[in-house]
Amino acid sequence: MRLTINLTHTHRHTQTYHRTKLMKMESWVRALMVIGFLFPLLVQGRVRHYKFNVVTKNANRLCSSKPIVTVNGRFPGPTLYAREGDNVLVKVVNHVKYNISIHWHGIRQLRTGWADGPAYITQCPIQPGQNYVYNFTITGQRGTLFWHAHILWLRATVHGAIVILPKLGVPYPFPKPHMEQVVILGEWWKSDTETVINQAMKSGLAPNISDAHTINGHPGRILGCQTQGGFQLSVEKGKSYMLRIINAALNEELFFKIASHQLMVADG
Ligand SMILES: [Cu+2]
Repeated sequence: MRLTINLTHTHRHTQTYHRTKLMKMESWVRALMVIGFLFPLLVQGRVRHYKFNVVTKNANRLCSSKPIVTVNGRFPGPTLYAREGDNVLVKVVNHVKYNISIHWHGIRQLRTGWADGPAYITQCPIQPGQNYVYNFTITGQRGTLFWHAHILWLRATVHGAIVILPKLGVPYPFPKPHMEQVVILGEWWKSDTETVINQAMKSGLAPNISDAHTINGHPGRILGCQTQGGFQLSVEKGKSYMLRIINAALNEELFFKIASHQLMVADG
């Protein structure tokens, strides 16, 4: 609230009147400030802190193993949760040999363009051994987005979900589902993904197609190969489930359905 004090009045009565009015407003402002200090969550969003350690991890898929670049050793990476209006701070620490940057895909960077993430466009990439704190506020949007590396082909394994919940006390604009689940669709190459893209760049041809599609990091069952057996979600008959579906594949359009079930788009 901005208070404008008008000093041009000369009439004594008017001055007193304005002074009392001003004092009343001041007490209101003071009361609002006290509420703001006591209940910051009501007045504005929370500050959410995340730490993303970019590290190499050995991963075993399709009967073969290879080192992959990950966030916090996980594939897919951690889900970033926030509410609309929250301020998000993500400290990204680069422990790998590649330069890295993270794009917050779909987040409207209002007056925080430098936190968007594309390397060499809005920032220099984070060099090995270095770190960078992304700082942005989520304004006027909610739902499911995702984050991913935005340099080289590191997004093949460096990606994860962004779940933006409505403001505290605001319900979803549809009946509350029994449960919700992030479903990240991806691609898996048996060979090193940087080698795949480097070969493509050298030859001018399309990159080799992936060896498998993945759901939350799991390829399906393969004959003669002991794998984890795909992603599984236990459900109860008659209940509704919200799937937050993300296509994190690099080169392919993917189509998603569940046999003998109906899908509805929960469009807010
Ligand atoms: Cu992106």
